[in-house]
Amino acid sequence: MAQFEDVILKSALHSKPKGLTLQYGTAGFRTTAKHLDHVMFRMGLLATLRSKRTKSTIGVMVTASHNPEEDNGVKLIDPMGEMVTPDWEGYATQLANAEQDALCTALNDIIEKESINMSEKASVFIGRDTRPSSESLTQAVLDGVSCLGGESKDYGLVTTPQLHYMVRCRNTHGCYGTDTLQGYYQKLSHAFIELTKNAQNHTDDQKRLLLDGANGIGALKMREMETFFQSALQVALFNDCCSGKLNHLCGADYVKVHQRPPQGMVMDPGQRCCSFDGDADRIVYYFNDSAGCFHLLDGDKIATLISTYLKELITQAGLNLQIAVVQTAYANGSSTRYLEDIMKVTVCCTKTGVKHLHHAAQEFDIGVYFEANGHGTVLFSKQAEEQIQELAQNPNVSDEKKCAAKLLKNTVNLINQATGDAISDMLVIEAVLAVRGMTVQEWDSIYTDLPNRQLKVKVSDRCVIDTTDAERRAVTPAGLQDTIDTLVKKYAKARAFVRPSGTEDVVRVYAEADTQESADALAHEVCLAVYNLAGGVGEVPKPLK
Ligand code: NG1
Ligand code: ZN
Repeated sequence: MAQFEDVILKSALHSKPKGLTLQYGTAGFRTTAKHLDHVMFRMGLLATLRSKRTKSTIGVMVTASHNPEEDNGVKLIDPMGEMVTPDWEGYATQLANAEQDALCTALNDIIEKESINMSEKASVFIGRDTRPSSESLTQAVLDGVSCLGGESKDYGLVTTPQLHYMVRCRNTHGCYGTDTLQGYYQKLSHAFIELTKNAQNHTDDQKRLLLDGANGIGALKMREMETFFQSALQVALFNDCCSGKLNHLCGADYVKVHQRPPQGMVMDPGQRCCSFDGDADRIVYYFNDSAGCFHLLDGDKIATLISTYLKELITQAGLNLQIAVVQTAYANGSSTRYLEDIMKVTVCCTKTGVKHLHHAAQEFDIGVYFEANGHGTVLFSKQAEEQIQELAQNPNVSDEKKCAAKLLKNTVNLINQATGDAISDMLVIEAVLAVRGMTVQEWDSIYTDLPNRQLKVKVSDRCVIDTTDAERRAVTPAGLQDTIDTLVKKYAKARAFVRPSGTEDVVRVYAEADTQESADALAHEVCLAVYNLAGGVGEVPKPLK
């Protein structure tokens, strides 16, 4: 194993604690940062193999997104900026869990299974979030890449979607954009400025947006981007990463799950606000009304706003393109009903995790996908993009059609099609509101969310829960689904489901019903059922106050 000499030497510096096993989950590996050095080194190795196999640049992002600051994580990015395929997720798990003396055998297995030509060149892009542990963990990734002779480019501090974007730009040889931060800022800000030129009465008041940066990388990158906007947008930044702790009492996940504003933000009634998560791939909007009542506009409301806008433009442009919205079981029932019954848009439901949504969205001319937590984007098929381009340049069409086509063209340029991107999504939303002359209150009133509650239960082994039907029904343990069905029947307009989390060691419980009291009571009762039937540990779940 002469080719692994360097691996053997360096892996000793990134050794695996005996017996520790981890799983490549919903968004890569995620756990307490102190258990991750060997995983990072090995993901450097694996990314190099993936690069040799695909003859393309592969990305490695060091982040644990919305998890607490003490955690960290890593995920691989495939050539078009997508998540890696299930086969390679499997390899990642095998490689991460191989004991120290079995590492070279595990590497060899992958090389043989994938018939990898080891003399092929390899190129790996690396990025990291602002966690204190991210810098040294990045070094471990770089070590892994160099051991197998790969070339690496370290982007340093970037948002997760920025790294996805760089990978896609590199592998499309500049067709998608330039693989630099400057290139990213220029492409997005140019499209945004072009779009908002179409806004009537776009006053300074309407341009004002409060942004909670979750004390993370998104805040730093928004600061960098500010100068590119030429006053088309005025962002007031809170939780800006200067002093507060990452994701602590702030950020998109906190706001969505707790259904309350982040700490540290001063909100005037009616003021439009939004929150990024810790690596800036999720966004949610919100405002307080004049009675002090909090209104959340989550991923479902974002998908509705964007798909309605795109549908209108497509009709105006006279294009025959099919538009669909992809959701998960967490989508609010009201949003699904509105999209299907009122908007007459195709709606699909997939398992949790953007890789599933992304995949489903690729099946349509225009696929809008959002998780309720605010992670999502829009995908345009090659054919859809070509039709839009052609129409925008065609001198023989009516002004109305041309105008719609130009708006569509700039919207395509504003969207990060590699993955859900909080910065890009925010700009799309701001542009849509401006172009349509719509307030956040008008957007909110498109439909009314069914009251809902998300809770979690600790069990000794969350794998005892197996699900089907896009995670809406539990197959095991025996009796759990029947119990949930019986509980749901007690409440009006109710729905509930449970699934093991892919990023935390918990079982997630979701319930919605006609009133908040009913949603809370149902969620609590389902938690008790999980606790009793799926091996709950620790305190018995208490009812919400
Ligand atoms: P898990 O922990 O598997 O529920 C969470 C989110 C996912 C996705 C991933 C990756 C919820 C209910 N789940 O996954 O949607 O965003 O994190 O970040 O929001
Ligand atoms: Zn994230």
